[in-house]
Amino acid sequence: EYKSLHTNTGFPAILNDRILKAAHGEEVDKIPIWIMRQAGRYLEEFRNLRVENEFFRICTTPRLACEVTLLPINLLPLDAAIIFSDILVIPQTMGMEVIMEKGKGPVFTHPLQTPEDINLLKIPDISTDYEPYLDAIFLTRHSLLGKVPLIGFCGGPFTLFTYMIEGQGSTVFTKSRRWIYQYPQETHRLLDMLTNILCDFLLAQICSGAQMLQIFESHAGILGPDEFEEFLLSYNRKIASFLKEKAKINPGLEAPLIIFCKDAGYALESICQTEFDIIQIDWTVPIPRARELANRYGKVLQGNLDPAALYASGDFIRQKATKMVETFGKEKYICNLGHGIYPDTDPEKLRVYLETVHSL
Ligand code: 1CP
Repeated sequence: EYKSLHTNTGFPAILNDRILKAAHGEEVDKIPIWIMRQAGRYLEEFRNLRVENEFFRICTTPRLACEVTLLPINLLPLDAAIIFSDILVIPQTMGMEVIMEKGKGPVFTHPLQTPEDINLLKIPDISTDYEPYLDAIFLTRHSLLGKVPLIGFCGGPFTLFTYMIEGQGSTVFTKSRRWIYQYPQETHRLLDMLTNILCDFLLAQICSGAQMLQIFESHAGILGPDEFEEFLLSYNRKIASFLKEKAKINPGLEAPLIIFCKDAGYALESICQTEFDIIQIDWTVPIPRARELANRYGKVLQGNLDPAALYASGDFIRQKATKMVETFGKEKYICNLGHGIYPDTDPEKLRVYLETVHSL
């Protein structure tokens, strides 16, 4: 049984809880909105901080991770904070080296080449290997002073698997797709390992102060429906069941769960047939169909403006956002983009989007 570093008690009272209300399907005064990658490079304040600080050093220094998490909260009318970290900290704690290359993104120095390489991975120890990430959550939850809820996150097992095999981002993911067909058993073994780690990591995030959780399956779009079920959704189901089971035993550990399977609109109905509370969709998914399925299975929706739409004029953003919100409906809805905000977005355009949604 996991002994938590922190005990999920003694935090400041919450002042703005509209995102938690929407997550529970309750009525809200305004539509809650937060933005994936809201603490990132589109903010000058973040870029300045990055000059002096290596990316993963920010993630492992609670004081810095907290400062970066709070940046957008102090600048823009957001209804939630998301802890500053990265999905690739998990493979790092399993012994894989990841370097942030300027202009390229994260790169693994030694990606897994054959199934034998799985034997070189270590099973991390939650209370020591994850201490900085959990302390960052604990410190940030306190430092938020109850302004808005704090969201924790992780990469989904399948998406982490693809990075560990490819060594970096890709458009075709031929190495990962080859693995699932050439080495199905070993692929399952690795996905199983990752799933167990993520269950413990997410539970520890709740204990440390995370009030909602999002799983990023950013590479869900490379699978067909059968493989999606076998190599992706079944593992995420396990994570959701694990967390819901823990919350049943200890109601203090209840936290709404968000799943984002990017480019997997093809599997939306099966995603709705899980224990996740909130389904994040990208901009390729027709909203009316998403709403119909969400209602059928009692889910809340999150999304989905194309982040590129923030390059348009303020007037266009207002029109587009208004139409989008009217199509989603104002209940059982959390507003966001359809993917992370792009680094060269003008923060004032984001402000237009946020203010429009709050005014509706
Ligand atoms: O140089 C820099 O400053 C790096 C830019 C950056 C940032 C700001 C990276 C590198 N990661 C992050 C932070 C981050 N990553 C957050 C922080 C909280 C917030 O949203 O504000 C989160 C939630 C992530 C999640 C993440 N990392 C995802 C899932 C979301 C998505 O975009 O699909 C993925 C795929 C990553 C990997 C990653 N980390 C960074 C980059 C550039 C990438 C993508 C690499 C690739 O596939 O090519």
